[in-house]
Amino acid sequence: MSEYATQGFKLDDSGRRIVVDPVTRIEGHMRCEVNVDSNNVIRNAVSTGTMWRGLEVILKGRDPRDAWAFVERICGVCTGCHALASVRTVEDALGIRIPKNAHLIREMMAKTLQVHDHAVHFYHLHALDWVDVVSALSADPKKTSDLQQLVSPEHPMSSAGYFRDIQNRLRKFVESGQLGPFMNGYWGSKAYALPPEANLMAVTHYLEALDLQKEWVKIHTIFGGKNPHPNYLVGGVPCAINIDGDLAAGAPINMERLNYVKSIIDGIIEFNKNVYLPDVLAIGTIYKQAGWLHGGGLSATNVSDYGDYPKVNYDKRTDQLPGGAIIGGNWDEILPVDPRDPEQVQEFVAHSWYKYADETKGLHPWDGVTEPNYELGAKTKGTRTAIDQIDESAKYSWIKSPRWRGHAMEVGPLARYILGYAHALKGNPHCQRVKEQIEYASTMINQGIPKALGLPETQYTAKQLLPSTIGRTLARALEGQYCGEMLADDWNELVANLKAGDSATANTDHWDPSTWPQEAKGVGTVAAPRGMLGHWIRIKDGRIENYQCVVPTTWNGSPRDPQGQIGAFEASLMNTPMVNPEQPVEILRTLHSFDPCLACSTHVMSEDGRELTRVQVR
Ligand code: NFE
Ligand code: MG
Repeated sequence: MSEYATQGFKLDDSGRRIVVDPVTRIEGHMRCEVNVDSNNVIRNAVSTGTMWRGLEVILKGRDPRDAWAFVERICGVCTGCHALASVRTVEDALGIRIPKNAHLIREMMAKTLQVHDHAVHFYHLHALDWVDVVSALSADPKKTSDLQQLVSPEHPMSSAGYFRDIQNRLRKFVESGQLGPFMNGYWGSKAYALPPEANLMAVTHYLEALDLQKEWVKIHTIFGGKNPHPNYLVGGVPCAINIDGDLAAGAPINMERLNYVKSIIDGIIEFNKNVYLPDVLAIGTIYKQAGWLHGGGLSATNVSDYGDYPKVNYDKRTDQLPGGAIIGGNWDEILPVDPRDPEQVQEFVAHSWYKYADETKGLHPWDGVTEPNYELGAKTKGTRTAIDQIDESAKYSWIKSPRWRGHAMEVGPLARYILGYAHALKGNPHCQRVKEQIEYASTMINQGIPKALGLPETQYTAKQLLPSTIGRTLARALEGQYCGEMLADDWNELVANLKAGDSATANTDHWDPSTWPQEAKGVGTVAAPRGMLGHWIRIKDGRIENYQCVVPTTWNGSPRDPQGQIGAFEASLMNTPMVNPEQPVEILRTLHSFDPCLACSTHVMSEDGRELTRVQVR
């Protein structure tokens, strides 16, 4: 038995050790090791961020107005969210307030990212942990059409002929031996529980989503010039609007462009309602009924978010996904989260490849230190560059360990939905939609879908349904749907404001550094697709003195802290039974449900830029 037995997780590092490296269909590089007991149940989990890159330190000495363009490059997946956090941080430090149009356009950019990121995650990074592509070949297209009409009566692409065509395309792939994007799956594993018809339906939607996602990001290209990495601006947004302008004559965004944005939003809402959510509900119901209730981990106890999507800018009370922290699974008490409080958000490095003067203590990001220290524990098997088995009693990851008031937290759509539900139950009018969505999903999983598929009805409460791998995947689908709806609200509000004669998109009062105080510090937070994101800045004499980012996957993917508390990835794997440890479908399924982004979480580099290791490629 290991020395770590905290948060109710009894870690046992005896038994067989299984290594998954690299974990694929994620952003960046990650390794995971687990110990399984003689029944192939996971009893110890170790997650390692294996990549190392640099952005925070590149910012030192630069113009704060340029920071967004650098930090946005932390990641191409959650594109724009680091730029948004950055401009918010700088504006907070300098006391800049943005105009209403800029607020609404930034909201639309952020929600477009959410709907894009969530749908791409589900279909292209996660679905194949639930869906057996090869089994889809044995589906009856007529029965697939019936199933489609049962779970989503309004989706027009549902004929038997349509599914037969897709199945034929898929068969050609398989017969040619070139599975393309479907290579290297654990096809045929007993860990898959869907009937062939559900597999064919989901694979079909994988292809539909691939087509649609490129349309959705056009909202970023219209308001931000491009995607990935759309443009941002300290003080507002970098686009001008003249609703009566003539595009052909070189005018900025006009009503025709805005109507085009609206047509994309309508398509997003329709896909989420008719395809994405029904698929997740059907898959979730079938797996629940097959007894797959695993993966809750920290979400059953500790969740947090800063809160975002204010109906009225700068008024946190109007956040449509309100923040807070829940500890110990007590949904009746929502604790306030303040990113400025040095007692609340702290990063530890006891098990991370960094050095602090005192590693028993954490540092608040305004005082954050990033000094690399790659060393392996005595029990490591293998070499410094080819590790066979990591020693988790020592340092074992490039990810730091952020903690909230000392607690390990799960962050992400599931955390936000648990918080939104808890807030709604307390009467918060700004997140009643969240409660309504959760109630609808519960009814569908308990009664609606079982009835349609001839399965027995169930009685899961929200509290039983949500803290699980399925709940994490469901919360992301619900958040995608909600963000699509909020996008439509923002669009209406923007057009109304423009029609009322307000066309301002930036506030340049404090653009000139001569108007800035000699020293300032600020913080900016965002509900990023994978969870709570914070940037912290210190400005001195018009330049960046210190800049720190604490990102969602740093929270979820964190290694143990000095108290031995495991992070959310690790906790989620505990006690999960595996059908066959040689085919780690269950590990991928639960890790993928977080949508890990190791690029975001290991965005730091050595302060002096010194070479850490040299890899020779022959
Ligand atoms: Ni690179 Fe990211 C998000 C941020 S990290 S994906 O969402 O911020 O988890
Ligand atoms: Mg950081």
